[in-house]
Amino acid sequence: MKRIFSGIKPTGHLTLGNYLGAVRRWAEVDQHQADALFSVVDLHALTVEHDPGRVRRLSRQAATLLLASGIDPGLATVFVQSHVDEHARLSYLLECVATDGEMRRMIQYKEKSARERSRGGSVRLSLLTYPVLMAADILAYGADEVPVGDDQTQHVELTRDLAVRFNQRYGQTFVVPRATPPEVAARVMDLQDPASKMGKSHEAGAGIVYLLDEPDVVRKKILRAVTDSGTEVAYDRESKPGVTNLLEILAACEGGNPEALSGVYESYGALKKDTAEAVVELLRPVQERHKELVADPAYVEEVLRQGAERAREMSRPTVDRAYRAIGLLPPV
Ligand code: AQP
Repeated sequence: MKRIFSGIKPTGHLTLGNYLGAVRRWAEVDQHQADALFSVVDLHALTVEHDPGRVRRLSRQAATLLLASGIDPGLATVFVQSHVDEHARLSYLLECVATDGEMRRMIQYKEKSARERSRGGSVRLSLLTYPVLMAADILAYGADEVPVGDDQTQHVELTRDLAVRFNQRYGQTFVVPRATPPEVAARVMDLQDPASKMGKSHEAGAGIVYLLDEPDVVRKKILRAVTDSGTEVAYDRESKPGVTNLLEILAACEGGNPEALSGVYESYGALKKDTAEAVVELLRPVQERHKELVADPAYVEEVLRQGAERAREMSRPTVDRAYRAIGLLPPV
């Protein structure tokens, strides 16, 4: 059976982008087809300025939302990254095969370091090395596939490069994984700025739909989405980025094809109205289940405790093998 690993960073409230690009597929497809691990990757949330209490709250909320989205701890391993030491242990070894040039070429590093500087902050070293920790997250489990949105495919490419390099230098140790982005909604864009990705750590605004937004808030945000000049509903990322984003969202909700859908609509208004209702219906069961789980925090904690135990057992042999392969003396 193939193995799958993917994670979510508690840097903000989960968005419709996180759900359509990743989490929904983890629940509906991946956990049924593979030995799957899903992690709240909290160490990654420390790479930018953060409030410790908020990271803790968001980590608990993200774990609860994974379960509310239908991830079944009887099928998949759900855990918090910092509960499993193997991630940090392996990350250091991978830093010894990665180069600083590779790190500086990462698009997310360029974007996020520019954002930190523009806010007058300094750039943490961990923001530069974060893709190496992400590679460790994946390689520690011997994952074959990494279901992620479009924005993470460059990091998975780096993970592949590091795995191949390590294997060539020190002997076969790691499985070389591949990214598997979804066919539709691999990059959901901000409703107010369709040139930018809908991002959970961006300043909260009318362009971001959060998984826990009330139905009326969802409707308002989608009905006020920025559309493009002209009146024709057409699927074209270049000339119609706003409309194309809505078509992608609607197609992802309904399981259709965004280009085919464009022929169905004669006005932006009708498209927005149907998209809003489709998103409200999509989120309804997740929000209901989330409410139930919030009332039962002991259950969520027990899932995370058992998940961490399983994840430790699964990752330790590979990480120990990597320690020996690279030249470290085994403990006596
Ligand atoms: N807008 C998006 N469209 C489609 N997929 C998306 N993902 C994120 N944003 C979109 C996918 O969600 C999964 C979890 O993301 P992450 O927690 O690793 O964070 P990220 O990729 O860095 O993006 P975010 O959510 O916008 O966080 P910040 O603002 O902190 O960078 C991933 O599979 C991701 O591809």
